[in-house]
Amino acid sequence: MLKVGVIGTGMIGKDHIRRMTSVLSGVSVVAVTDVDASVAAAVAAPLSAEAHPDGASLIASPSVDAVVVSSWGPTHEEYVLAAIAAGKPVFCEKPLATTAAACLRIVNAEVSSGRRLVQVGYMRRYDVAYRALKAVLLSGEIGAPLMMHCAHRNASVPSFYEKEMAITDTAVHEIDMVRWMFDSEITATSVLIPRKSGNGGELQDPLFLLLEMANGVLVDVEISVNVRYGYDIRGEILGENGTAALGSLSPVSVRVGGRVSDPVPADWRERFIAAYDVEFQEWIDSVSSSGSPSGPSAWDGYAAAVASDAAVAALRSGARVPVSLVSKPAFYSPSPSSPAVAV
Ligand code: NAD
Ligand code: ISE
Repeated sequence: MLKVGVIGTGMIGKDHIRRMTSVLSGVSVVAVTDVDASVAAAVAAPLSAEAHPDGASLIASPSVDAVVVSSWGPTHEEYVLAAIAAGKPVFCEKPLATTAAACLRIVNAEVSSGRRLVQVGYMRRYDVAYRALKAVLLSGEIGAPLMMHCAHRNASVPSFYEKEMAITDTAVHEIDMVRWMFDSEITATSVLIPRKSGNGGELQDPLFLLLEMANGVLVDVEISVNVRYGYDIRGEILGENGTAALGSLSPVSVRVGGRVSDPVPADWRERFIAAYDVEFQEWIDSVSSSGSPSGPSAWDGYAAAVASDAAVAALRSGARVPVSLVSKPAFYSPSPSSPAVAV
């Protein structure tokens, strides 16, 4: 039984605790902490878990085998570095850290520790539809990939959401996904600014992101975060001989009153609920059996952060911004990291 401590018991922290305590196997949540001590205490009580005053004491607790970091992005670096120093596996929600320099410090600390300990919460790699799309691509059926068209649409975002978060908080999922999908790095980014939606108030929404990849594939991502009608994630690959796209994910189609309608998920929790379950079960199983995670690595977190930083620079300047990574430590080969595709 893997004994896990959770740092940050907000929206996704609570959801991960729910899945670890009610859905998945081989795991128990033994400790929690949050800057809001009353929230942590309320979450800890029904689990009979330890409620810690801060992340450092949770990581140091002898009851904790492995750590989940689901606090705000700017706090991730400190906790991931502390977990590495303690020799404990750590699952960190995206982003690994809020700057590429901070991600590199994590990469260097992990390499020095000599053991893979870090996994980053890029859950699309575990989604049945993305895995099926990658299986078609690898089968060769549509030929060599040329382009990918993506849309990342949120029904709404909170009032603190700023223009650059469309890249750092939202499109960063596509940034990671295309590295995994095409097994190739991003080499340059550009951002175009369309007419502004009236639904977002002052926010510049939507944005149109272009990603150039080392293998020549060109990716476009529409990021719209106030579409109102639901949470809609799309992706279509154009190959030399055909196309492949994420299918409709609705389990039901209703025909009534002369119309056909498919329900649209409300938010990311609903759309990716099964992917988070698979992601966490694979993390629990790999950490329990080998002491190391098998999913997106600190290197993947670093590479996503460099591309995300470049896209923010492109948004600010209007220019095409190259993406340049440091040499990849052999420690992280092969590139980009697992999971393998279930065909
Ligand atoms: P949230 O604001 O609902 O929860 C964050 C929690 O962290 C809050 O309860 C806050 O009090 C706590 N916190 C802040 N600083 C802390 C600290 N120093 N120590 C302990 N607790 C602290 O936010 P959220 O939506 O749950 O997002 C949390 C993280 O998860 C973010 O990094 C976000 O990008 C990521 N996230 C990932 C996905 C995904 O699809 N993979 C979806 C949503 C959020
Ligand atoms: C949120 O933080 C997520 O990670 C969701 O997956 C994403 O769709 C949303 O835009 C982000 O705000």
